[in-house]
Amino acid sequence: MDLSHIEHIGIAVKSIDDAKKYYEDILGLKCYAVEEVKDQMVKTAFFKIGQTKIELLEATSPESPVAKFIDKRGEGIHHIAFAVENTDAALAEVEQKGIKTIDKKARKGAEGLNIGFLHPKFTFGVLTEFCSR
Ligand code: CMX
Repeated sequence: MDLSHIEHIGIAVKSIDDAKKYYEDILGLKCYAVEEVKDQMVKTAFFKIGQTKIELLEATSPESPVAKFIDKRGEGIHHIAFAVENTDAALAEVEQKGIKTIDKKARKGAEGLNIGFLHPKFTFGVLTEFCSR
């Protein structure tokens, strides 16, 4: 496995506009991008801390995984994303080691990254994402 760093931490929120105030006004971070990812049914807002980002996630549909997550568990940490050299290769490698992946192949996520998820039931309850450029 070639994980280089934590690329981002995804945080499910009901409202990006509300949550953004905490990250900007209290923590002093700067939101540098807001982007809708239609495929994932989410709006995202990004903040950078060193090499790592915080990704706020707001559902754009009741069918969104983020809407379902908030209904069940409330707002909070939704996933952790590791930077890898090649998402397809990383997904194939963990699957070959018996970890169930949600995605067989990378798809396009926010910022044009190639993303793929591992199932939280196989990763000790943490929804895990691989992403690469
Ligand atoms: N973290 C940890 N566990 C989670 C979870 C999460 N984010 N989301 C769901 N689960 C758990 C549920 O609590 C549930 O556990 P129990 O069976 O113990 O109750 C189990 O996984 C099944 O969950 P579910 O509510 O029935 O939801 P689904 O099966 O419909 O989907 C999942 C769960 C993870 C497969 C789905 O959310 C998914 O495919 N996620 C990947 C895509 C995604 O999350 N996109 C949004 C972010 C996109 C981005 O960052 O750009």
